[in-house]
Amino acid sequence: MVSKEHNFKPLEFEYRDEPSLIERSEQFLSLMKKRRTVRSFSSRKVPESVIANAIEIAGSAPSGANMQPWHFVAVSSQSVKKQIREAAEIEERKLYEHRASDEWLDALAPLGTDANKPFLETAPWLIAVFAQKFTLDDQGKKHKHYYTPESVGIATGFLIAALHQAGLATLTHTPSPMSFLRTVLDRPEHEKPFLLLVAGYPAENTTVPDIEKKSAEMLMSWKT
Ligand code: IYR
Repeated sequence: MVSKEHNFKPLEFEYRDEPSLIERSEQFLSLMKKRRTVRSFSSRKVPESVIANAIEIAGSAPSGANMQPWHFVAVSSQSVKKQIREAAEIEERKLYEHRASDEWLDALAPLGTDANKPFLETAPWLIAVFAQKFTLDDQGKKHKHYYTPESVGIATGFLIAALHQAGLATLTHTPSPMSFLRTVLDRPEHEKPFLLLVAGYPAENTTVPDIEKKSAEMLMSWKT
């Protein structure tokens, strides 16, 4: 039986005048343009509440049928970070030594990456993002999720933006394959590791690849 019960409540919304709209959009653009992925982190501590708030912001993302098909594991334990680093480096060594095509390695060359992942132990926080294909309720009944990869991708975007806005640096890391995260972090079978977000302060004198983002003209078109 399809339930037809809907509960609606008034929307909380702030209508802004045009100058304020424009100013806010410009300010956010300039803030987001300063975001860079970094690969060397300081071990300086970051309060748990900053990570918790960023994850709650991620959880406010829209999702297919509001199923919120995600789970986040925030890791600061030195021994768990070490296990993650060791498992990730095993996979990454295979990737860089023979799994990746020459074309892929050429595409990665400007980023200066390799199989060594010291940041997985140095950074104060690793946030593992898991995607749930379905949820199991208390009776063990499956509830299907919709648009899971899209939903988790949007939530992860919120997470990265939230951490950047708070004043932290991140690295979107995707050890390949990363099913080891499920074992190391005790997550159930039906959750698929989506990515590992490294978060903290950049190490002093961190440099980043001198690469450009597409300009607005290059990445969009108008039909007005
Ligand atoms: N997972 C590897 C390789 C890698 C792949 C892409 I696509 C990147 O943008 C960056 C790295 C690694 O983390 O080194």
